Amino acid sequence: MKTETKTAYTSSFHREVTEGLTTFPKYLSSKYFYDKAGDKLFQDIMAMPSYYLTDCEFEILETQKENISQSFASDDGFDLIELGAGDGKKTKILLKHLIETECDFVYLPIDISQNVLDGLERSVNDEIPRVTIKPQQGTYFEVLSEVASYNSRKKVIMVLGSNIGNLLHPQAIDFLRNIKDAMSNKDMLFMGFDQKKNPQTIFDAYNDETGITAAFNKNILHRINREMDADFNVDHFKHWEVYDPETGTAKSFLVSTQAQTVAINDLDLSINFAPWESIHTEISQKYDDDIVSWLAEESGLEIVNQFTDSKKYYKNYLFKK
Ligand code: AVI
Repeated sequence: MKTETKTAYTSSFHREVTEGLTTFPKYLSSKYFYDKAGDKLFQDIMAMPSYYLTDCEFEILETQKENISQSFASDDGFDLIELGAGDGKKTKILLKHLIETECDFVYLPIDISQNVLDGLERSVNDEIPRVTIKPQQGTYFEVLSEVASYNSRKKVIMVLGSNIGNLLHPQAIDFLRNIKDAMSNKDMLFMGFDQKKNPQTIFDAYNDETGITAAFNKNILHRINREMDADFNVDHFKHWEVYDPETGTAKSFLVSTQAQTVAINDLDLSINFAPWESIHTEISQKYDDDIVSWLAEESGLEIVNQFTDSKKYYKNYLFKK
């Protein structure tokens, strides 16, 4: 019985940790960075000047809210559906503008975490009380297809923060195809894509001297310790970042600084690390118009407009089906 309960995976996190740490080269998925501590560290990252993505998208929304909102508008109003809204700081720029210009819309943020949605609802109600907000708890595509099934009004689906960059191209195409499948011909997708730029700028965004990104990366080991009764000594791992300007891929690793063995008791696993062996933890893909056009074509979408910041570091593209 003991073995059965220990080896029966209690979650996809348990299964993926087993798979990723018992193969070569080792890997873990960045989707598991985001527990309570990881969410807080990501907020800290977004406030770092070197993490330019946030400021650039902020600038785009602030300076081009007029044009952006005009492309969302429709005679019988629209639903603004946001996938992964977080604290909604950037979204509120658009929400304020839509309210000020008397646009008819309902805001539907989708998130897996009820906690995140509750916080967002409170702050939107406090700051922009005229917004009709209907938080939707669940996975993106379950909620998207549900919303699509009961509402025929125009949908504007919004994904900010270059979140797509954490997916490999085939996964990104799947993600976009799933969105496309939930769209009707009048719907639009508004999505952020961080652009290729000076490699040093990109490298600095993921390798800050204050160590916040390192702590964010290492949080996945703390999480395994906390949730799977493991004994990773995180001081024996080094955050390592590389950026390949040819592919536009920034990659994060945790590198074992010595030979060590880690016990993950809930998985009945003992993991050996050779000195300087790596765990690949995250990709943060950077794009250009050609790559985004190719992704769009592969997923059955068409780019209808794009918005960029003054440094051309970042772009928000508007797609239709
Ligand atoms: C959420 N995602 C788009 C961030 C990024 O830029 O890849 C996560 C992150 N990783 C390190 N810093 C920020």
